[in-house]
Amino acid sequence: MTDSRAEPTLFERIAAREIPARIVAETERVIAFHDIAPKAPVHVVVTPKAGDYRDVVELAGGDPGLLAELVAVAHGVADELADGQFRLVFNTGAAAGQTVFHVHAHVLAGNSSAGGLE
Ligand code: DGP
Repeated sequence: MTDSRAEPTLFERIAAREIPARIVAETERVIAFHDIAPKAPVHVVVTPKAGDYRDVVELAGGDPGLLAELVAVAHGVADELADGQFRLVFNTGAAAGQTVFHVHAHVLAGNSSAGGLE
């Protein structure tokens, strides 16, 4: 759990509909929307609505049930938009490419090298 922040994160603002996004799935605690800069034919960000955890390591330690819910939503998105097969990427730390410090998964699908990692 991170400290209480004065400012909502970017993804909290998307979940609150303060910033528009192409939302594709939503549960009580999780939201999924198309990435603004897609790196694969299907590129969807799946994230908790609340910005309590900065990255997947914090989330796994603090609320593993929420992590499982996030994975379930990612699977649902891949079933809906692709063929149910997908890459799930959690950039963790700035040096690994994380730019938004509100835990989120990238669902990448639509071709065999979705996300360009190979
Ligand atoms: P990361 O680099 O792993 O922290 O991923 C952050 C992702 O968030 C990046 O792929 C681009 C996406 N993103 C940033 N700002 C916005 C936005 O305003 N709307 C949407 N839909 N996606 C955004």
